[in-house]
This record gives sequence, structure tokens and C-alpha cells, in this order.
Amino acid sequence: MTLISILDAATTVTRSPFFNPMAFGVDDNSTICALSTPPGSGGIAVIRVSGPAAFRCTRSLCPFLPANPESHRVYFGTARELRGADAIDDVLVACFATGRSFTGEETAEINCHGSPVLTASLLKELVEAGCRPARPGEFTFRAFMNGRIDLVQAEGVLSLIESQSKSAARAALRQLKGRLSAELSKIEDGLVWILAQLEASIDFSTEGIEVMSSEAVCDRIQDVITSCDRLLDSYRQGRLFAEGLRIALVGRPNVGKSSLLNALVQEDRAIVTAIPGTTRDLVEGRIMVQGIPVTVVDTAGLRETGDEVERIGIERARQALEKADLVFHVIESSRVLLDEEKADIAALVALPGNDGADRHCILINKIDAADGDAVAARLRELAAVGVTKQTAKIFEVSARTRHGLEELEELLATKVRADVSEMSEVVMQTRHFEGLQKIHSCAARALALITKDESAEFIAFELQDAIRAIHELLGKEFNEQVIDRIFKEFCIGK
Ligand SMILES: Nc1nc2c(ncn2[C@@H]2O[C@H](COP(=O)(O)OP(=O)(O)OP(=O)(O)O)[C@@H](O)[C@H]2O)c(=O)[nH]1
Ligand SMILES: [Mg+2]
Repeated sequence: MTLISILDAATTVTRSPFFNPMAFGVDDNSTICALSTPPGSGGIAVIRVSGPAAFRCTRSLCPFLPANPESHRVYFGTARELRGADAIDDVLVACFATGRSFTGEETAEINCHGSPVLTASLLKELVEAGCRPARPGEFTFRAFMNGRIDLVQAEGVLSLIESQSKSAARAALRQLKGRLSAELSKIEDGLVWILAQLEASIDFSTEGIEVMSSEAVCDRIQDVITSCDRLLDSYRQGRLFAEGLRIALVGRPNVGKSSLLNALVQEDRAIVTAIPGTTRDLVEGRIMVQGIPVTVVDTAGLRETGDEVERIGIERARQALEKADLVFHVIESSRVLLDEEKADIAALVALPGNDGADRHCILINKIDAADGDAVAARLRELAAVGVTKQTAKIFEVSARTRHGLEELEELLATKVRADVSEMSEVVMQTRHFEGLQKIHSCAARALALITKDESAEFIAFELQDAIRAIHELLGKEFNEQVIDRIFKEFCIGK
């Protein structure tokens, strides 16, 4: 392999020759239109028109638009029906010239009053004028196809629309602005540089010239691995930004789970009674902790039961326990722990690593109605099955007096606290995480091969694989299934 061929294989933008844009709904000359604001009534609504005939089609119903509208200018006038010229609404039309819009195409945005009747009329007239209704995500898809954004940025658009918190929105906006793409490109540059060194060392080796010491090459591969590690580490935070934290309150009937939910979210979400078995279904409440949404899930009390409804509720409780990022096992301070209660807690808390003490906490509730001896007795019962304040997080709380809740909130704050600085990129999508894992393992294998003094071709093979993974992430390498999956998640009008 020559230097050029190695670099070519690594850096050429590979669009599958079989790629058929039609399969994605791109009949390239069409002009598309859609409502870009949520359907329903509102102050204003925005209809987006994009494609080569965007201005002409819009002018058909907005005759006040000049023949050659200025880019980034807003025109005001009355939109009228094509046939009959009846007035539909007074509108503002913002015009964006080819190459200067989000999609990269000629674009008009019609701002009308936010009534479903008006938007339906305007869209009908636009179709009559020659537009076709846009498919979900098609504006963003066109931006991607026209090279305005890469695939990672397109996913940033989706994350931004879906973000549930300020932190998620901030991270998504950075992704949309290309910060994560830039990080990936930097990794790619590093890999391409290493490939070039490898090739040069093959070419010059017969002449006894060492182009670059293998230590220097190793250092550069190590840099790539470190960058991947940093991004992979940010994924936990990214998931938190995107989805928030889920906490499940579980335990025997009547221990005060519903009361704790209500106390934590400071709202009467769940029914509380002195009758064991009150809660049947999952009841959720939501709070924001340091800008991250935290969902607290109250569950049915765990016990043997012949009641069909309760049995299903308990099954759901077990599923909620599995899915939660954090589990609060609630026990009562003045009641002797049941054997099965102790066994359940001990089995979960003793799980190794993240799934053990990190994920499971014990709340000794109703502390207001208990004396110190009772609490000490509960702690002894827990210690007898290996659960102590050294091996697990144990909190003494009262849903009634709010005793200990501040400590719980502090625990949540530590869980969600950004361990990444404001300025670093955060990986939020599973696709990116998996891609980075692949790049990481290719680089690690390349490093191992260099250390073993293996042939440069083998090393180059691993590095090319890593570069291909970056291309797939950015959408430079066309993977129809991936692209199809991404854009399917979008709503119409985006
Ligand atoms: N003194 C005291 N009583 C409490 C406290 N928390 C809950 N209770 C009482 O305990 C009883 C049961 O409370 P719930 O919150 O319904 O208990 P639960 O665990 O949701 O019960 P199930 O839904 O049946 O599983 C009610 O009478 C509550 O008023 C507390 O911190 N202190
Ligand atoms: Mg309950």
C-alpha cells in the first residue's frame, strides 16, 4: 500500500454508489412545506417552505413579495387564496436565499396567526402552488444532504427539540453548533497523521531512515485513546441531561412510600392511607435538581397477595426497581424487619459496583414516631444481614416532619452534579457512545500491535477502521439504515 492509498482509504468521503436519495424522500427538485410550530392554537404559527421554488410558490399566495426578495428580510402583507383571491390572513414572510438558510436551499418562513384553520388553508394553497408536504425531519435532512450540518449536528437538532432541562438544551446546542463534531474531527486528524507516519516509515525503512520514533507514534495513539475515554466518560452525564434521573421508592406496604413521594415533590401526588396496599399502580412525581429532571416513582407495597390488581401492581413495582437509577428501600423505624424484607435489601445492596451500594439506599421512615432504641434495633437487624452504614447509604427520615429529606436532596445533587466542566463536550446519544467505543478499541489494538513491533499494514488496518467509525458517526460514510433511523425520530416541520 502506498502513502496515497492508505490516506485515500482513510479520508475519502464514501457515499455508497447505491445510495438512492429517493428512498429518503428526496426528489431533489421538490419544494417542501410544513407547519414548523406545534399544531393547535397559539399567538403565531410558522410555516416553512424550502426548495428551488420556495419564493415563487410563496409569492403565489403572498403577491406582495417582490420578484427577487432580499435574503434575511421580512415582508408584510396579506396572504390570499390562489383561486378567488380571498384574504386568508395578514402575514410576515421571512426570506432566506440559497446557501444562506438552515437547509441551504431557498427558504421562506410564513408567520401567520396561530390558528389551525389558517395554517391548514395556507398549507393547502402552498401545495396548490406546487409545494409538497414535508416528511418528518426533512428540513434537517436537507440541511445534512446539502452539507450545512453533519449527522452529529442533525442529532443535536433532535436533542435540542426534545431537551427537558436547561443543561440538556445547553449540551444539545453545543452539539448542534458542531463542538462534538469538531472533537471527532480532531481525533480523525490524529489518526490520519499516525497513518501517514506509518506509511512513510514503510517507504523509507529500506533506506534506514526513521521518520518518526515509535514512541512518538504511540504517544499520538495514546492521545486518541485519552480523547475517546474523556468523551465516553461524559456519556453518564449525557444520559442524565437527556433523560434525567429516575428514583424508585420500594418496600413493604404501609412503610410510607407514597408519603415520601409527596414530601419529596412537595405535592399531593399519591393517595396516603393507613390501610396497607393503598398504592396499586406506579405514581410519578417530578422535581428539578440542579437543572436536571428527577422523576420519583412510588410503587405498590411488596407482599404476597391473592388480589389480581395488587399482584400486577407489585410486578410493576419490581420493573420500576430494575429501571431506576437510584432505589430507595423504605422500612419503618418502629416495626421489626420481616425476614423477606431483610433478604431483599441484603441481596440488592450487596451487588458489586454501581449496582450495589451506589444504586440502593435504605430509608428508615417515620423517625418522628420512634425512639432511639427502635432505630438502633433496625440498624442491628440490617447489620445482621451485612448492611451497615459502612457498606450502604442509610438515612433516617420522616415524611411527616421532613426530617432527613435535606440529606436525600443532597444525595441527589451529588448524583446529578456535572463532573464535566461547562466547556467540555458531552456525549448524549447511544449511537455516539457505541461509535466512540469502536474507535477506542481500534486505537487500543493499534497501540498493542505497535508495542509488539507488528507489521505496519496490520496497524494501518486498525486505524482505518477507527477512521471509518468516525466517518459513520459524522455521516461522511453513508449508512442508509442509520440515517433513516435518525431522521425517522424527527417531527414534521423540523
Ligand atoms: N408518623 C409518621 N407516619 C407516617 C410517615 N410516613 C407515612 N406515615 C403514615 O403511614 C401510613 C402509610 O403511609 P403511605 O404513604 O400510604 O404508605 P405506603 O408505603 O405508600 O403504603 P402502600 O401504598 O400501602 O404500600 C399512613 O397512615 C401515613 O400517614 C411518617 O414519616 N411519620
Ligand atoms: Mg402507597
